Amino acid sequence: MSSIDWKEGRFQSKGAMRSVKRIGDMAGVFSDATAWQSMDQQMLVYSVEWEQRAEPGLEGGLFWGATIIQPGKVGEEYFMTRGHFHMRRDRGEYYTTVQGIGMLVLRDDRATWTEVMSPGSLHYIPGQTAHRTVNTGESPLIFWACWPSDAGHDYATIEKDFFSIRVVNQDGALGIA
Ligand code: PAN
Ligand code: ZN
Repeated sequence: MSSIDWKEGRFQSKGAMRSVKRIGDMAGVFSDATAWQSMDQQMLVYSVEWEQRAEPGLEGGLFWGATIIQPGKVGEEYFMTRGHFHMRRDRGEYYTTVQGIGMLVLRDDRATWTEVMSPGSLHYIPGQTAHRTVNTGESPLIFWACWPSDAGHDYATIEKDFFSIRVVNQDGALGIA
C-alpha cells in the first residue's frame, strides 16, 4: 500500500517516480521562441510523480500519478505540459483536478476541444486523443491521473503545433489563439 497527499499531489511513501520539466527542457513547445530564450532556463514548469507497480508495457496494469504545473507564462502563453498521444493509441486515461484552475486541451483526428479544470473536475480522455494541460491560474494546477501500464507516450506526433490552438493571456484576459 502507498499513501498520498491528495491535495498537494505528492506521494508520502517511497517508491514513486519523479520527472521534472524546466524551461530549458521545453525547446520548441511554446510559440514565442524569443520570450522562451530570454527566460531563466532553470525555472520549473511542471513536475510529475507517479507509481508504476506494473512493468511499463504490461497489458492490464495501471499507473497512478500527479502533475503539478507552476503558474507562469512564456510570452502570452500559459505554462503547460508538452502533451502527447498514447503510443498505444486506443488507451484512455482519467484526470481529476485537486487544486488550481486550468485547461485540458484535447485533439483527435476530427477536432480540437478544451475542458476547464478546477478542483473536483473529472476528465475522461478517450483513446485516439492527444492531451495537454495548461495552468491558466495564479497558483499551481494540481491533478491526479490514472492510465494503463501499456499506454506509453508518443511526444513526436504532437510537435509542430499539432493541437492547433494555444491558451494565452491577451490584455489580461484568458483567450484561445
Ligand atoms: C500524465 C502526463 C503528465 C505530463 O501523467 O504524462 O501530465 O505531461 P506530458 O507527459 O505531456 O509531459 C499523462 O497523461 N500520462 O499518460
Ligand atoms: Zn496520457
